[in-house]
Amino acid sequence: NGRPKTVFAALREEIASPSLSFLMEAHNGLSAKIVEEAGFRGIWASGLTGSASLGLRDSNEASWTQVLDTLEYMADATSLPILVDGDTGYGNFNNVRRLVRKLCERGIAGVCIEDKLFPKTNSFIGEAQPLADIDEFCGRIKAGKDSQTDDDFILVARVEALISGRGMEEALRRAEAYHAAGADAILIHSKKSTATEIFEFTERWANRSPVVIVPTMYYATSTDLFRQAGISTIIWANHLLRSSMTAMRETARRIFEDQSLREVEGRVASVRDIFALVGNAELEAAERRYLPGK
Ligand code: SPV
Ligand code: MG
Repeated sequence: NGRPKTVFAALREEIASPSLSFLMEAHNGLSAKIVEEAGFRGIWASGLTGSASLGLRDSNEASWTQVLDTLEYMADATSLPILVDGDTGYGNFNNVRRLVRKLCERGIAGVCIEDKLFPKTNSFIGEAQPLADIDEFCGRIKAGKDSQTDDDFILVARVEALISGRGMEEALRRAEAYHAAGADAILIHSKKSTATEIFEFTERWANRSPVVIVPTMYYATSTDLFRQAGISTIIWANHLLRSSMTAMRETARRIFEDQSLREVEGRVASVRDIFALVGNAELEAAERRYLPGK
């Protein structure tokens, strides 16, 4: 119909297409722009890094409307589709309904919800985190899907059974139930240092629905093996925040020790680079058009 593809259709294409896709983490407008500049086709709005960038823990310390406010800056800053880490959905089915409606209003293309309980904690903390009841979580999935106001909105259901030590059978049982409840994709999460349990899952799941993975802990596995396993989407979940921490520490230490900027200038992005990234050229053009005497 000649209209530009919506962000919803764009994310659906990434997740549903048989070829391997990649989502890169961002946590604010600036990092969203950097993801787009690098050439990625979609953004993961991580709960961990969004929280950390506010100085908070990944334990639902930021309210869901504060998350929504950050997402609005990210959506404004980029044309890429955003899959937001919706944690547990911030409550029960009713909280998921309102969350999904608001995400659709703000042009956020999809949400991932995990089968744990509010307030959640990060998957890499502790052992045997309590999981949600399967039927109750299926209610959250159905409520989310029934509340989307764009047909292409994506709901990813995240299975935490392997993370919480409940085993492969439980993971498969849950994936099956969430698929039947209407999830558009299954995120199977693992905290092992190798991808063995991921590959066992994908083999037995046999692509009944698209599979999303987060290889933060099994980072050394070759991407070709994920491709061969038929995985739909890889999330690089936290690496812009982590790299910025390294860079900021180095710069802060240097300036603190030197009491001078001499060593640092030239190693950090220039002020002009900031202007370029946030689009000052567009504002100058607009001033020539709208401001008298420009
Ligand atoms: C996140 O990025 O917030 C995630 C992925 O949910 S993980 O930190 O692995 O739980
Ligand atoms: Mg998270």
